[in-house]
Amino acid sequence: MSKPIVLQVGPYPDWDQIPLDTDFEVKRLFEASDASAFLAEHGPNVKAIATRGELGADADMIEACPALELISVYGVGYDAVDLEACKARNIQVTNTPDVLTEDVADLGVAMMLCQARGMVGAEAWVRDGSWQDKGLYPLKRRVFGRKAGILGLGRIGFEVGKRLTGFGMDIAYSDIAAKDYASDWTFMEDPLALAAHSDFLFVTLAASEQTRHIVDAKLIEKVGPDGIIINISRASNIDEAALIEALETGKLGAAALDVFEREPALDPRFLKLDNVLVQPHHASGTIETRKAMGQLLRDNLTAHFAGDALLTPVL
Ligand code: 8YV
Repeated sequence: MSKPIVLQVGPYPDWDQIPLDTDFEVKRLFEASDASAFLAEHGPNVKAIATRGELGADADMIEACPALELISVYGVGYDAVDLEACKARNIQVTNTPDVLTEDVADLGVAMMLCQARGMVGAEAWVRDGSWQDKGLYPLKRRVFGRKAGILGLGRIGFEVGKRLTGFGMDIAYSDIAAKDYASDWTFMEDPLALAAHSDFLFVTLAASEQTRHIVDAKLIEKVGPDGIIINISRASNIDEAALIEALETGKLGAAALDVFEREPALDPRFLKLDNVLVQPHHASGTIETRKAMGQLLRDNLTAHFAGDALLTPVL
């Protein structure tokens, strides 16, 4: 029997690529010099798309694949998939929730510690000889016992909160409704009130049109000159221009960001600021988690073509 044809949008590690190539006939879009010509040639035969969270599948790609049945996303976020186009054609979509939750939360907390304690600057202080030449490194702010706000208490936000309890922090969160599993933490319906309360504001919302720029200039100013915003969700949740302006003028103390509007290209102004910690969209980037994500991506493809129930459908 011939293997189902799968359009692959971006590269995967070999431990995923090899089994994907074994089980499916894979057409690698990312290797094509002319993506439109590639889609015109192979699109009509494509039954499934294998993509990554940040790459998704846009309306043009979906339209180029008239026999498309499933989009399997390597990532929990599926905001880059055109869901309306999928609904209109009954195309199913799967993602990789749960398997990455702990690692994403770990990195968010690490970014908070790194920024609050000035670890990047401290490392440079040792390496460039400042410790010997200038003496003691400037004092930084503590994390222990201070106020944390979690904007979006889904799976990842909850794991961030659990870790923060270990630092004796005062934890509050904002979401569409209070969560019964977070009764020890303060629910604040209004994100602005949460921002005003927080020394550290974690942005852990699943991104959508509704959450676009939920962190705007007004909210950023509420976090304030002593506050730190940590974003491990999607860049679209923050008004990036307002964030840069607040970081440049000191209206916001600092930021720690794993995601950017035009990633992997960054607004060059970020790189001139020493109050921003930048990471290369790497919150799920451990060998363990990426292996589990790849397995789940393939398990959803396999289940679909075997006529079995999808493991982690979002549509
Ligand atoms: C990426 C992510 O998918 O889970 C998500 O939503 O954005 C990430 O895990 C990862 O960078 C792999 O491409």
